[in-house]
Amino acid sequence: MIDDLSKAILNSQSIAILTGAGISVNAGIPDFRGEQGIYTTGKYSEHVFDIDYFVEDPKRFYDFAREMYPIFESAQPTKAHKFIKELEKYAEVYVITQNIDLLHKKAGTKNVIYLHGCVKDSFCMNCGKQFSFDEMKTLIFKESVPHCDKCGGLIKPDIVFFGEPVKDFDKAAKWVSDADVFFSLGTSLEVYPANMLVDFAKGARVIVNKQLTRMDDEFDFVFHEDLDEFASKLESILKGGKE
Ligand code: CNA
Repeated sequence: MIDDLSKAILNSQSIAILTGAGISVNAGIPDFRGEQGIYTTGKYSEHVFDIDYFVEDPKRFYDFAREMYPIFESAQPTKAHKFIKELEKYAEVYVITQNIDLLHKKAGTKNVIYLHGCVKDSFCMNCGKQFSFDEMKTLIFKESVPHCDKCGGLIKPDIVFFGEPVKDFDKAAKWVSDADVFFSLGTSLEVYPANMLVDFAKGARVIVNKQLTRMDDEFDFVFHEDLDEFASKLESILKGGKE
């Protein structure tokens, strides 16, 4: 199966890739629903990314942020992130990520849509003043809930909370429908509307995820395995090596 996939990639001009939290787990960033996920272990409430829950009591989100920001800062791209960058040698590569971390950026991937925003910037919900990742990293350890130094408004990271519209969905859907090969990598495909992107794929559909997803039947190639191991195998086949 992986040989046929390799041929499809070598014959493709454009590859669209939807990534989810699973691609960053080997970098030390926990996912939501995986074996050690934030929801699975129950360490934080499932509402930690709900906009109403945030506005009601932002400290609960910032407790989570105090644990995660140092990890976001030190985490390095995984084999799978680097492989996606390598794929640019074979075709135009378009990545649509649900992740809020900076790992596709650190890997140097050219075309990325952050469907759910990312932690790079934050802004004051009152006056709109922007705060960089470095400023926030300091602020969240100075104040239990960071407020704007200009107007006193509540600061919110530029990430899409549940209950808010996602970013650039139409552009993402076009990238997917124009692609010869569509990958879904390290996502449970439980989150709407990101999971709707699968329906736009007209080319070969490939899913790689450790656990089963309820959309597996919609894919031509299904791999239930670790993404870094999968990336190493596919990379060596693409380079003409043996599995
Ligand atoms: P999810 O629902 O937690 O699913 C992740 C999937 O990845 C699970 O089905 C796992 O089985 C699978 N998985 C975990 N590790 C690996 C691995 N090494 N190889 C292959 N598969 C693996 O997360 P989704 O991305 O589907 O859900 C979307 C949410 C998660 C978005 O709103 C994100 O913002 C949010 N999220 C992002 C991050 C991040 O930025 N890294 C971390 C945690 C949550």
